[in-house]
Amino acid sequence: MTDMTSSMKHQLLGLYDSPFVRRVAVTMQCYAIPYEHVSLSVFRQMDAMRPLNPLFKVPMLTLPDGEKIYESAYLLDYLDELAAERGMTPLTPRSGSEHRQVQQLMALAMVATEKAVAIEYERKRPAELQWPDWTNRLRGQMRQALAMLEERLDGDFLFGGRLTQADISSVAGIGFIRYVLPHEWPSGECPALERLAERLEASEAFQAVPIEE
Ligand SMILES: N[C@@H](CCC(=O)N[C@@H](CS)C(=O)NCC(=O)O)C(=O)O
Repeated sequence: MTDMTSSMKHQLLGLYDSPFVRRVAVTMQCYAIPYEHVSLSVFRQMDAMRPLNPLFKVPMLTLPDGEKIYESAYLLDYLDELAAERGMTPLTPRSGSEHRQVQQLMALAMVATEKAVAIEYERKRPAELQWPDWTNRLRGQMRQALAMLEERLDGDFLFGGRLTQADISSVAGIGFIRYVLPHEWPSGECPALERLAERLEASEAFQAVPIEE
């Protein structure tokens, strides 16, 4: 078990404009796990990032003992385990049908998020190399995932009448779309998700990790 009183802190690498980094950061806020935030861009600060993370992929979490872990889903799994050890209710139920259901909502949130990020990467390519049909496909997938989440949102939260990782991951993805790609947000088509995002973005955990640093 990790000693949460250790003077060595966790270290989270990556900017909060990454929805993958931000969902991990919000989770650490919810669990009150102190961390050092190393806010380096995978694109603009490669020289500074290279010695820390030559994969240039974020988020990366360095544990107090120096172990490094990659891939936001695995980071969240680690944080849930820590939370459970500390007697807190994990944001993703640890087993059974509840576990699967929250994970599947997270999967929808990640499809919407990954497709939005892919649209942004396509936009970064030189104009003559951009492929409109590909962007249309990505947009269709992103909107489909958002519509499926919207359909599942009946009440204040996506699952079980309480805050879960499904809500955090969805709102992190929505925040990215609305901040980086505002023209891509299907305005008026997802009113329940918009209400969820407004409420969570106003919460302490989200406010502590603003997209714009
Ligand atoms: N599946 C990964 C996705 C992470 C990801 O794509 N991060 C972006 C920043 S938003 C990144 O590192 N991009 C640089 C690259 O892919 O080269 C996760 O959930 O951790």
